[in-house]
Amino acid sequence: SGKRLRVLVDMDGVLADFEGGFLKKYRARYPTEPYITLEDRRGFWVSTQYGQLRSDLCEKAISIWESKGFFIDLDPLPGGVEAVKEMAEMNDTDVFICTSPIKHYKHCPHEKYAWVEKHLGRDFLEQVILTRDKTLITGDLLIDDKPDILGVEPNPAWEHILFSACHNKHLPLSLPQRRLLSWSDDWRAILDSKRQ
Ligand code: DGP
Repeated sequence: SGKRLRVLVDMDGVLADFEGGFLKKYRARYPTEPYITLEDRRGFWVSTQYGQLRSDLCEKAISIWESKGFFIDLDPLPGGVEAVKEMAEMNDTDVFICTSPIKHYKHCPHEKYAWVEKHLGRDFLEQVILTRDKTLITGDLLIDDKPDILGVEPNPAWEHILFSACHNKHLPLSLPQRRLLSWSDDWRAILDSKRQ
């Protein structure tokens, strides 16, 4: 066999339930304000859609993920932790968690490491990459729910696999982009398709 396969896996919306965690805490903190059901979510940026609902709801949305405890309390998405652990055990395969911290850095970076330790174990902290620009990171695959992953590198090394989420499931797939519908979908076949 050829060289090792390097898989980059996003955290929010792929391993951790950012959208579900957001809606639950938003409704608890602002019980009388309107909200957007997960069924009605469109577009990657939550604050943009809340701002379109009513302009003051943009900052109310932001206040949720800037709060202490938001990121550590996120539930794992079904099958994600198990898939990443299985990937990491595969021959000739390196897995990294590649995630962009929010710019309000008081709690988020700490809680992202704490989440990985809690759900994947202390040894997995070696695999964490925090970056605001994922195009700089080399890998064969990037599994991520953000439809447009841009940065200073115009030709990233990885193939982006769009992980389905409430906000992107209605988007027409811009060919040749591939999707992973969930962790029940055939992620092993996607990895195998990139092996030498
Ligand atoms: P990533 O999933 O690694 O691309 O990181 C994006 C982060 O941004 C993730 O924590 C989700 C969060 N996010 C979602 N909607 C918004 C938004 O409207 N504004 C900001 N600042 N962050 C958002």
